[in-house]
Amino acid sequence: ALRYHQGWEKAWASPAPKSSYDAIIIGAGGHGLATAYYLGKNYGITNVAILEKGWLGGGNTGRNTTIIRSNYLQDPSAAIYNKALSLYEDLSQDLNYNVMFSPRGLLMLAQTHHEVRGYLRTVHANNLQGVKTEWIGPEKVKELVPIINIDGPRYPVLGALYQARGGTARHDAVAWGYARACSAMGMDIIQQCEVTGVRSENGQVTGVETTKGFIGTKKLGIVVAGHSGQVADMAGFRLPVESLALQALVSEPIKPCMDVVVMANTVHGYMSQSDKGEMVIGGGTDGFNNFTQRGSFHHIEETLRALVETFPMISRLKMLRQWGGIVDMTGDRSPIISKTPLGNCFINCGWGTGGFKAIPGSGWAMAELMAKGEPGPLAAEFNMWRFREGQFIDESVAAGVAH
Ligand code: FAD
Ligand code: PYC
Repeated sequence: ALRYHQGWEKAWASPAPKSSYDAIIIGAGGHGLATAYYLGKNYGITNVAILEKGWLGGGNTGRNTTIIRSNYLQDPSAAIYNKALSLYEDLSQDLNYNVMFSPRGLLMLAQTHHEVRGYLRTVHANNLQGVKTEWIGPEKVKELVPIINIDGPRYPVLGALYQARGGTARHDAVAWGYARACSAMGMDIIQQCEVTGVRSENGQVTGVETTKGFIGTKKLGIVVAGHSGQVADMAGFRLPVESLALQALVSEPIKPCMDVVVMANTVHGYMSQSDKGEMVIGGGTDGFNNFTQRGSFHHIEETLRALVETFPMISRLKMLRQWGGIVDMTGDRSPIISKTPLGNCFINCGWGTGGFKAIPGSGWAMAELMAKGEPGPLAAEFNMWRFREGQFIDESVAAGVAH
């Protein structure tokens, strides 16, 4: 059968780097590629290179559990996550590439009285922000999720925050779709090209040292998720960001049994069913800083132990594979989209455990920042100096994943 695959066109070109570009983006994950795409589409800037030390989409973009929602608490978060969700809704058409966006509905279970109060507050905030979410009772939860046990002895289901527009998309396809579109605009995606240094003159960025040599640039975007601290260090500044592994696992494929996404934040677990039938399962981050993109036994045990009371069917599932990705955590669990102390060097990071859902909105906002040199309304509040000034955008609850 493979011979029918011969002669397929490559989706993106793999050129050698030119000596310089108008803009360079470090990191060909979802956020880096989306930044490049909207630089071209919204501002006509196409003399752009995207430098990737591994393979494109091989970082967190290809390792996440694909949950998309915009039910955050604070206004700046609602604005950027809702922008992202709106862009996701048309992304397949925009890129002419099927990203398999599936707005199947998302539930965040309330399993303690504190959680009920917290989620009611979020529902009110969301409705004031124009983000449609609703509070539903346990019977409605059971109707939407027939496999759930709402009468657990320790953690009964008291209700849920429900976002019908939430859901999933195919993570690789998001990266591939943006990559193909960037390449078609004439941008250079250069894989196996690690940035090892940042050069500057008179406080302005002039280029980057890479494993493929020096490449000059007028503007630099650092979009490297879990490696943000290291690359910021090369550019001469420190970030209030820690890197930790976040793990996930999938079961053997089974018949369709759950057509919504469920997050159970008190017990620290969440689950959805992939199109292949695998149950996609995750829990909290590792409890210590690390750069290990692997799974570990304790995580399987802790996450499944947490979920099995609410989903008894898990006890009979065989687990197929697990993995980890390195997430970049800020103290207020909100991202950074910001100018930096180095002129014409910009940074986009800190999406932590929740940046897949944000990719289109983040790319949109970062492209505006890089093109104009100043943040637009979507990015303004996410500057890196908010930590010095105490202007936190606290999303530690809405982030939804224990850390
Ligand atoms: P990445 O894909 O990691 O891209 C960064 C790229 O930079 C990498 O490809 C890396 O190789 C490259 N790079 C690093 N250093 C250099 C260098 N020096 N030179 C060149 N290139 C470099 N979010 C959600 O919204 N929903 C979820 O359900 C969800 N689940 C998750 C589950 C897991 C297990 C994990 C790990 C994360 C999850 N996330 C989720 C978070 C989400 O994946 C991340 O926030 C988001 O993907 C990070 O942005 P990115 O895609 O650009 O990062
Ligand atoms: O941000 O919704 C999220 C999420 C779910 C699992 C990991 N992150």
